[in-house]
Amino acid sequence: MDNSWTQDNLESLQSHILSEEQKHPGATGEFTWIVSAISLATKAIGNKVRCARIQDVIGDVGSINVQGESQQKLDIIANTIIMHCLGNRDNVGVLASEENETPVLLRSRAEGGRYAVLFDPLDGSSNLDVSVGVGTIFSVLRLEDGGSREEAILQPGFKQVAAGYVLYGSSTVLVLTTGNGVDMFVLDQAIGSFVLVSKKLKIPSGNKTYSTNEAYTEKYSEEIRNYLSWAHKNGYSSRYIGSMVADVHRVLLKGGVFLYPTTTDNPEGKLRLMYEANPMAMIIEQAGGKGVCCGERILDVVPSGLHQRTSVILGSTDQVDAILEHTK
Ligand code: P6P
Repeated sequence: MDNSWTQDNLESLQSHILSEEQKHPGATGEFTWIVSAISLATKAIGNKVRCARIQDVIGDVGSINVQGESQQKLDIIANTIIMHCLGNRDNVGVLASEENETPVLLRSRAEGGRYAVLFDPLDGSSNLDVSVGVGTIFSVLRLEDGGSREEAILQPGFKQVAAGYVLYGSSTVLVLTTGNGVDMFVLDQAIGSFVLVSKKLKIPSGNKTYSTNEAYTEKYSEEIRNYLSWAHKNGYSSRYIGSMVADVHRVLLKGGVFLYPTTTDNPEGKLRLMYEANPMAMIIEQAGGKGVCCGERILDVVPSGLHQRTSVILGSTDQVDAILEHTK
């Protein structure tokens, strides 16, 4: 189903998640509780993004975040909205944000905190002042017994129970996977609901398009430079927005490959493993694609820190393999 809703097929995020939940005997509905908080938070963030210039919340606050990057006013607003909406869910034990140096420990497992939600509240926010699509990226983990709750969230990406993003672009699009395929919803402002527009999305193959910041070419490895040189000679086109959610969303829907490799300036990579690469890799893999970093499957990387960075190569399997062919 790849069309907008009509009077006989309207299905909202809420009803879709509930119907999916009923397919799992013993499902408690507590996961639905988390998705509804993400839905509420991202509707509110989307509203703030659209009214940013009118409400004078464009621009930075003059402070540097834990990543060493200037914080945008909307980074803080978005972070606060998500912390509030998810903090209210009594089954959330830990919240971890790109904007917070350490995780927010809300409640223990014994107190009902069975999930951790990790997120980048407003990825690409430096593009806000020029109205380029920005997004919220989220990853849901089940909290395991033992260790500190900070250690409990340092799980490899294949353990995610859900992942998704909301793109605040020409429309507000929510893309979600709970490990059973990828579904896409669009916010219908008229009814205030995310409505289902595509089920079980599959990433197309055969699209010879790469997405990378070619200004860094001289700082890439020789293998990546060889790939780019090969692509230039083999009919590839290039698309790069500079906002990960927008670039990955295009790759999900049209195919191709997004790559942010290591550079001499960023030898560990720029993008963050836990709340950018892992959720995006889960989505791309669930859609039939591939996500690797330095030749390893992103979802297999065992994290050592909440804010650790990684190289990222994400896209349709044929296009990721074309890069791997050049980086053996
Ligand atoms: P560059 C935005 O700042 C971001 O974190 C991602 O959304 C995006 O993919 C990347 O950085 C862009 O980085 O170095 O090309 O500006």
